Amino acid sequence: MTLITPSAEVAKALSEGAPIVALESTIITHGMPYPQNLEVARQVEADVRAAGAVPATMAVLNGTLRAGLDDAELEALAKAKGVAKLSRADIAACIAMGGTGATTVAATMIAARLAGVHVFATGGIGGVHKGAELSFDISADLMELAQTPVTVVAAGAKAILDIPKTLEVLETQGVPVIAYGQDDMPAFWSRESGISAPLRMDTAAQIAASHRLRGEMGIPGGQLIGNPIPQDAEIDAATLAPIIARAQADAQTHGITGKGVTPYLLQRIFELTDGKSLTANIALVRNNARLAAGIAQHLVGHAAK
Ligand code: PSU
Ligand code: MN
Repeated sequence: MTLITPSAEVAKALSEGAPIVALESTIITHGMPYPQNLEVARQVEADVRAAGAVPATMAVLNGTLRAGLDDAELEALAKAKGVAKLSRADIAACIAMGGTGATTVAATMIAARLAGVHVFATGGIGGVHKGAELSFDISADLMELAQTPVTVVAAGAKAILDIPKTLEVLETQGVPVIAYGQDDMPAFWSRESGISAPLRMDTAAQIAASHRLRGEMGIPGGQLIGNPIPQDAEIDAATLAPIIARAQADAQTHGITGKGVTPYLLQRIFELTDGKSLTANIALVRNNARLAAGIAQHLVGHAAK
């Protein structure tokens, strides 16, 4: 049985050994409101193409795991209500039951591995939530990074998460956390978190080289790249802090738990910033798509040294 079905474009890129960048679909269904989610999904694919790689948006559609969606499929997903949010725990169950679902970072990494894609661009990863010592809310994304060999380009961990604890778990799990072009770990809407990243690299070639070397050395798992949001799109951390605290308090009041937490917080912060959080989110995802395309090119040896 074929475990993943590539689009014609992705199949061609795979057979030619062309650079490919995986993209997730939970950011479309649960991370951003319609219609911006659709515009961003299209824009990010265009950014990957403009940067010389082929985009492969992952999703489960009617029981089939797909790598690369056509425009009508992207639109249907962006408009759909109540689409399942799939992580490691439920991706196989969704396929087995013939369902439709969007892939989180963890599930997109699994899909990428199955398709033979090594690089993945997203906005932010899931991590250790604030108050995790009571809620035990730690995203499966972290454990996926420890076992699935995909380099994930994100803008760091969102301030809705406990960044020091997220970094501790990644260290325990043996995941390289690499800030791109700076020493500080980026914090999603802000370029700096005030915490030094464990590693720093300044070129896509270095990131590709360490990805390849880990594979050759038999070290399982991927790499997390923290790519800082472009300067002109940054939102000041001090402006966001009370908004995040409010969103968190609202989540508690409404008894939001499990996989509902992250989508709830993202939506609430969008409302409380009058949409400014989304504008920043879009700029950083596009920036990550471009860097991921560069890494993908180095991985397949297409880029100049
Ligand atoms: N963080 C964001 N935007 C997102 C997500 C996280 O800034 O869209 C999504 C990603 O799909 C990520 C998932 O994998 O949320 C994490 O969910 P959880 O915390 O339930 O593991
Ligand atoms: Mn969670």
